[in-house]
Amino acid sequence: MKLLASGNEAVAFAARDCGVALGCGYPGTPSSEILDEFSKAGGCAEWAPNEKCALEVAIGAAYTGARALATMKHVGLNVAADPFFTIAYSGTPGGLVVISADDPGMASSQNEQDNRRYAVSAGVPMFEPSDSQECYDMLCAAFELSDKFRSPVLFRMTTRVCHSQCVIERRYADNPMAQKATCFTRDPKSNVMVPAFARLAHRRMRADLHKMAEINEQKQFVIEKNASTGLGIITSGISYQHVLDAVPEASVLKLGMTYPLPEKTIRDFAAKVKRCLIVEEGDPVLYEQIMAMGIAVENKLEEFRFGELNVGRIRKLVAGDDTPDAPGAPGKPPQLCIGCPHRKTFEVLRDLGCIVSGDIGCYTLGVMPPFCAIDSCVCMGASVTVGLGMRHTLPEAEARKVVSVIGDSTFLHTGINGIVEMVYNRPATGHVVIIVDNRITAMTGCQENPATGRKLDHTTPAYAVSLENIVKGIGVDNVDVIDTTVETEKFAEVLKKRLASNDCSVIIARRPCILAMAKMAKMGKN
Ligand SMILES: Cc1ncc(C[n+]2csc(CCOP(=O)(O)OP(=O)(O)O)c2C)c(N)n1
Ligand code: SF4
Repeated sequence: MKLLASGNEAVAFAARDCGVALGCGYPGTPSSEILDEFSKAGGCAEWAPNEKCALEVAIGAAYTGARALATMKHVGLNVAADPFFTIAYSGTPGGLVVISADDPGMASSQNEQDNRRYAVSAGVPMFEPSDSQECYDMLCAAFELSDKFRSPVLFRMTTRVCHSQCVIERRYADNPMAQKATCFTRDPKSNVMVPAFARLAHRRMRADLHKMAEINEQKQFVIEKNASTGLGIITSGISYQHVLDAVPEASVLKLGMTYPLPEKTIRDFAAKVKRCLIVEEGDPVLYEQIMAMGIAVENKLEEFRFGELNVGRIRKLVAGDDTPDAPGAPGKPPQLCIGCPHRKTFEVLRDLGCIVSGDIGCYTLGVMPPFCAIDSCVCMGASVTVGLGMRHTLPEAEARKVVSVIGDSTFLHTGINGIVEMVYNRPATGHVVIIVDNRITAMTGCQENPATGRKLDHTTPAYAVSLENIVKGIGVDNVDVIDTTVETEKFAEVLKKRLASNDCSVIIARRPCILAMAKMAKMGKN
C-alpha cells in the first residue's frame, strides 16, 4: 500500500502493522500526532499525565510480552529519564520503543537539547530516521531489535522528519503482525533492579551493545554513496537529505542506527577519502563517538551547533564559512487568541503588579504585550516551586506579590508535587497559585488530559479528575473557583485578599479554551 504520510503518521502506521498493543505518551510538539494517528488507525493509545507515567505504563505492558510504544518530545525524556536509565538494564520481554521527538532550532520548545546523548548515556540502542519511509521501516526494525535483545530502543526523530510528508510504502499493511499473546512470567533476576541483580544486568546490557554493533556492521541501516575521494561526509537523520542536495559530489555514509555505531564500516569509509567531515544537527554526538574510536574526522564549526541545518547552511559548513546567516523576514509575534480565557487573568496580575512565576502552555504568552505579566518560566511544573523559592527569600513586601500561574494539564503533569511542597514547607507569607484551567491541553493542539472527562479520541467518556479536590486533599487553606473573564472584579478582590494573608491558596481560573470548544462542537456535528 502506497500513501502520502508524515513521519509521525508513518510511525503510527508502523506501530499498527507490527502489532503494538499499547501506545502511551504525553503531548509535545513535534511528537503529538503519533498517538492520535495510531488511535485513528485502530491502535490502543492513551495520554498519560506525564512522560514518566507514559513510559512506566509502556514498561508494564512490555513486561507482559506485549509490544509497547512510549511517545514524547525531547524535554519529555528528562521527565521519563529515571525509568529510562533503569529499564536499559533490565529490559522487557516484549518490545519497547521510546520515541523522542527533538526540536533543533526550537520551533516550539524551551531548549534544543540533543537526545541522542540519552542513548549513549543510558546504553540504549538508537535509530534516527531521515524520512517517512525510514520512520515506517525503522520502527518495525526497532521492535525486532528490542524483542531480540530484550532492550528498549530509542527512536530519535526531529521536527522536519516528524512533520514532512513523502510517499511511503506501508509494506506490512496487508499482512500485519498479530499482537503477541501476553502472560506474566515471574523473573525477579531480570525485572527487579536491586543492586545484586542490577550489577549483572549492567554487564549483560554492555555485552549486548557489542552484539548490536556487530549487527549494525551488516549495513542494513547504512546507506553508502561512494563518489569523490576528496570529500566524504558521515551523517544521519534529516541532515542526510540536505547533504545530498548541498554537496552532490561528496561521498556519503549515512547511518540509520546511530548507537551503537558500526566502527569498521566508519573506519573503512573514512580511509577512502582525504577529508572526512561529520554533518549532524545539534551536538557533536557522532563526532565525539567516532573520534573516540581513533578515526580522524572533522567536526563542524561551532556556529552550526545551533538551530536546524538546511541546504544553504550545509554548503557553508562544508566551506568552513561561519558568517551569520541573513536574518529571515520577521514573523508576527505569537499572542493569546482574541477571546482567550487566560487574557483577563493576566490583565489583573499586571494591574496588581504581581511577580509571576510562570509555566509552559498557551498562557506563557502572558509574557507578551499588552500583558507583560510573566517573570519566569523554566520547565513544566516549575511555576509553583520556583514561586515558593522566591517567597522564601524575598523581603516580605515583595514576597507578598509572588504568584505562581500554571495550566490544568501542566498542573497534573508535575504541578501537584509543588502543591505538596507548598503546604509542607510553607513560606512565612504563604503563597498563591492560580491554575488557569481552560479544560484542555491547548498549546500542543488541544489534547485531552485527566481533568477533561474524555479519552484521547475526544469522544469516549473518562473519569474527570477534580483539580479542586486534589488541592483540598493536599491541604491547601483556600480554594476558589472563578471565571476571570466574566467575574474579573471578583477575581481581583479574591487575589488581593489571598496575597494579604499568610495562607496557602489556590485560585482555579476556569473557562474553556475557545479553540477547543470550536473543535468539540465540530466533532459533535460530524
Ligand atoms: C516535559 C514537557 N513535556 C511536554 C511539553 C510540551 N507542552 C508544553 S505546554 C504543554 C501543556 C499545556 O497545557 P496546559 O497546561 O493545560 O496549558 P494550555 O496550553 O492549555 O493553556 C505541553 C504538553 C513540554 N514543554 N515539556
Ligand atoms: S488556543 Fe485556547 S488557550 Fe490557547 S491562546 Fe487560544 S484560546 Fe487561549
